[in-house]
Amino acid sequence: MKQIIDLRSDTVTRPSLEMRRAMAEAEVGDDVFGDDPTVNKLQERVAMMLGKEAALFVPSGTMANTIAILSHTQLGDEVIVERESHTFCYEAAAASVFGGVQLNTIVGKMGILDADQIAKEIREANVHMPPTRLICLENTHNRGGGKIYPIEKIQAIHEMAIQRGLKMHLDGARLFNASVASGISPKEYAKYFDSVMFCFSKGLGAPVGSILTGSKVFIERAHRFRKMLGGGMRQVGILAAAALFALENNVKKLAQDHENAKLLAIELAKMKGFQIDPEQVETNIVVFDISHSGHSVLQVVEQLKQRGVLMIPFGSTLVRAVTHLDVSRDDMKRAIQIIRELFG
Ligand code: TLP
Repeated sequence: MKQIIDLRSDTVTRPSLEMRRAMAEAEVGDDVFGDDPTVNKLQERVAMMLGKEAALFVPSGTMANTIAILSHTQLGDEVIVERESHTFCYEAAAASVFGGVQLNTIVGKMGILDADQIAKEIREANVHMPPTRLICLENTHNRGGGKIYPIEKIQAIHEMAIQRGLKMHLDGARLFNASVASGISPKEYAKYFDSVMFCFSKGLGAPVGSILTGSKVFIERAHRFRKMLGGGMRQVGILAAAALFALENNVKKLAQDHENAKLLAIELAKMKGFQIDPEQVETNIVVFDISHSGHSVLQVVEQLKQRGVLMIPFGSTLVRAVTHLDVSRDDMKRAIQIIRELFG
């Protein structure tokens, strides 16, 4: 059977045998009653790890971001996000539908915004305007090609947010990728935000689950919104055990994913039809432009698929490949060889 090299996303990883064992052995209870010891352990551990008072385990990254926005805002508020952010592009307008907020989108440079850009968008108190309440940043930035948010930029935005009385939320779906690549701890990143979420179900290799952290009061509010959105789960320690296993065992493996992504980017850059600057590939996401290849995005993706390499269209001329736990160095080399044969 042809072996598939699946680079569509780091969400495609399957739980390893050891992870499944940890899941099977997890102590569980009814988490809606607060009785699941494994969930409680995970929440306490993550809160401590990020230097926050409390944490809440949730089914998905999308729900974590939506709950965060709902918990920080009121109906009719405005939330500042980057134009290519996951929250704006890929969350089915959840913040607007469930939270009744307006998203104000600002175009960043590979997903990164400057404090000045944001400051200009903050509304003055005026009955005509929605009050600006919250700034959401994304680290690493998915559509920015896995770009790491420079810590100085976060610090400057944080200072400005405090002066202007705004809250900050971090979509840290891939916070550990940022941390492993930059050497800056998750706690240091988290310090500048009122709330931070990250996902276990991406590069960390767990099958399901994300977590939201913040102050005790914030997490109490978040808890109610999780219930409202149908995210109250019962014997969910089985999933929390996978998340704990991922934190223990898979964080350090992210560095290999970054090396594989870099190798792919370097090789893609050598191919005439593809454009990518390997210097810009900082973590596990590789976005490249195919406009000079003589093919459409769909054709490129389809031809790769025929040869067992899966990637996804990421715009009219862009294709995305994401490296992860289930792609070895050899797989990466094999994928590169196939790309070379097709398009080199
Ligand atoms: N991203 C997925 C797709 O939805 C695009 C992917 O394959 O990259 N924040 C960021 C930055 C994300 O990349 C994602 C998922 C989420 C939030 C949402 O997480 P889930 O899929 O758990 O709802």
